[in-house]
Formats: sequence, C-alpha cells, structure tokens
Amino acid sequence: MLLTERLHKACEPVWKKILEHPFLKELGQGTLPQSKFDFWAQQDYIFVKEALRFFSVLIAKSPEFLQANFIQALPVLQNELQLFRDYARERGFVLEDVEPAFVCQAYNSFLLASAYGEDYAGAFTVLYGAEKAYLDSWLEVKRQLSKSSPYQKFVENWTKKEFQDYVKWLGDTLNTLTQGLPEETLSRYEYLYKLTGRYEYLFWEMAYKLESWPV
Ligand code: MP5
Repeated sequence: MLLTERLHKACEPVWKKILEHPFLKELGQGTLPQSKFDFWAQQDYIFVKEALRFFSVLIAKSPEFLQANFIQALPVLQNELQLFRDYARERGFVLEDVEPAFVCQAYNSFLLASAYGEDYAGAFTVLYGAEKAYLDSWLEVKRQLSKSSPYQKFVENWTKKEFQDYVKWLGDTLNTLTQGLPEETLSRYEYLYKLTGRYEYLFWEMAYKLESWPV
C-alpha cells in the first residue's frame, strides 16, 4: 500500500473532525463572525511566516532532485503573506502587533521540531499533512459556498489548481521517498501525520473560540 493511502485511512477520524468543524461550516455558509476570521488571519499569518523557516530547513536537508521544486514554494509563501497584509490593511489591524496564541505557537514548534528532530521523510510527512489538511479544509469551504465569499482570495489560494497539483506532488514524492521502508519507520510517519491533523483541528478550534493564552 502506498504510504499516502495508509495515512489517509489511518487518520480518517481526525480528518472527519477537521472537515466538520463549525469554523469551516460557517465560513462556507457565510455566517462566521468576522472577529473569528480576523483572529484566524492574524494567527495564520504568524503560522506561514514561521512555516518559512520549516521550509528552509527542509530545503537545506533535501536531496538535490527535490531542491529545485521546493525552492519554487518560497515565492508562493511570500505572495501568501501579502494576502494577509492586504487583508489586515483593509480591516485596519497591524499584523506585527499580534503575538502567537498557544496553539499557533505549539504547532509552529512542532513543525520546527520535526524539521530538526525527525528524519527527512518524517519531516516531509508533516509538511504533506499540513498542506493536505488545508487543501481539504478549503475545498470543504468552497463546496458549501452558494455565492462568492467575502474571503474569496483565501478560498482561491488553497483550492486553485496550482495548489492542488502541489499537494499531489508532495504526496507522490512522499510515496517515492518511503518505498520499502521498515514498518517501524512507517508507523512513526503515521503518528506524525496524525499529530499534524490534530494540530490542524486545534487551529480551527483556536480561531473559532478566539482562544489565546489563559495567563
Ligand atoms: C497551512 C496554513 C498551509 N497556512 N496554516 C495552517 C494552520 N496549516 C496549513 O500552509 P501554506 O504554506 O499556507 O500552504
């Protein structure tokens, strides 16, 4: 069985909870309070900025045949940061004034710990999990939209064909990287994928509940 098939099957219950999250449902149905979207945007801006570091470590560790493809992702992330900056300007808040909430901080730390502490394919599994969760989440939002969303640019960003192709490329590459590895290693990757899914769930939950540090 391909690793991606195994991951999807093993983490079906986690993914189901992600896709049923009220943040996504209300976003799709146009009833999500703007304060919750703003909170998400502020935290996701921090997430993407920090994810650039995660990416950079992965690029440094990449075998040569993957480096060129990976480097192309960096300007895409820069464009994404601009999307958040434009939104913040429209809404009148300053992104740099915001500190990471607990879940955002923890998720970013997990990404970096994976990049430095896991082997290459393990860290790659985490990247695949994070991107796959965003693709699936935003496709779910798009599926529920009955008219154009006020957040259309965000919907497009994570559902457009280029992003879908990129996530497919990540999955195919992961399968190539992990062919023939021992069960012990594959089960570690399954665990990392599950953890990534759990963080993804928590990220929507954090935004929905405007959850920050209790003290
Ligand atoms: C992504 C993201 C997707 N922006 N935020 C979270 C919490 N998970 C995944 O990553 P990218 O780099 O924006 O495609």
